Amino acid sequence: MAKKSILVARAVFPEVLERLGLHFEVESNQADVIWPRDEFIRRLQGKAGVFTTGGERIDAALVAACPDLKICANMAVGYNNFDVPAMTAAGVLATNAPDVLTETTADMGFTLLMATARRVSESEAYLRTGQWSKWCYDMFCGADIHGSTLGILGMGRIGRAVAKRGAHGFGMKVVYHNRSRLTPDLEAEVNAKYVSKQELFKQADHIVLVLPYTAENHHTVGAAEIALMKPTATIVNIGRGGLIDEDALAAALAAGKILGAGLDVFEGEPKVNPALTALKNVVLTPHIGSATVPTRQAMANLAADNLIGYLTQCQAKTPLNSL
Ligand code: 8YV
Repeated sequence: MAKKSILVARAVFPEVLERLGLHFEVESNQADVIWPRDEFIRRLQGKAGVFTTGGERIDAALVAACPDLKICANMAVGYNNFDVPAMTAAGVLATNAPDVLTETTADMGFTLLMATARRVSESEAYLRTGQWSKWCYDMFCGADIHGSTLGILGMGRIGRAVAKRGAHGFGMKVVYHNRSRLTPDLEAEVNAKYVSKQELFKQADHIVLVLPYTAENHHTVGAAEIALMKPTATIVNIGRGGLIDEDALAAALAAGKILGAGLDVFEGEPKVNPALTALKNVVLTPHIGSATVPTRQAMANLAADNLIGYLTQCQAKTPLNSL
């Protein structure tokens, strides 16, 4: 039987391409060119599956223009690039890559929390630019992490992994807010207390955003929420850039209304709001939350498993819709 054809939209580990090549005719993009949408659609003609990485928008217009497409496998847990109802209506399976990145991404949340609270980027820039001439009693004094209150907005798998690090590793009191409250067992496991969103912003010393990005929670953190924060508090975003109103955040940081922010994701990424890059009290990283070699390999292999499983045996490991 002739092999089905698939498209791999971005560069990926060569061994994953090799695996896919055992099952499919593979058109790949190892040059990692960002294809304009019309070119992406043109390359999808005749393809039964596509391996995406979170940046490729799959919507009603795209699925209508690609009648052979049966599955889109995202190498990301977030799938705000997928219009899942439109895909379901067109009979296209959507899959994401959950679980395999949970601990690595939680590590990154904590990395940004600590770097922000202890002013690591700012003090390193000071040293590198030759400004360090003497010790001073209040030089780069930041906020304590141990024993402080950690506020987590979005208590899914990654949120709970961040909570465990805070509660068990740093003796933090953990408060959280989520669309739905955790079961008592899960709350006990992560030692976290459910509070309203307002209370979270008031009580927390360090806030971490880990919720999925949807139309409903666009700018869920804006001027009103930031105004509730303590002047010594920090906020970290490892979810999606659109969760925060970046202009409001930059204004609060510039005015010293909060201590700092740690951001791995940005609304217009890879472009970053110049109001943020102009500030010292913000730690900025280029969407590297899941970026360790074993985790990225596991994510890529899970996306490949989904393509292989679905197109050869009608079985995907981590489907987002049922057809
Ligand atoms: C991905 C992410 O690396 O999984 C996600 O949702 O944000 C990252 O881990 C990124 O989306 C590219 O696929």
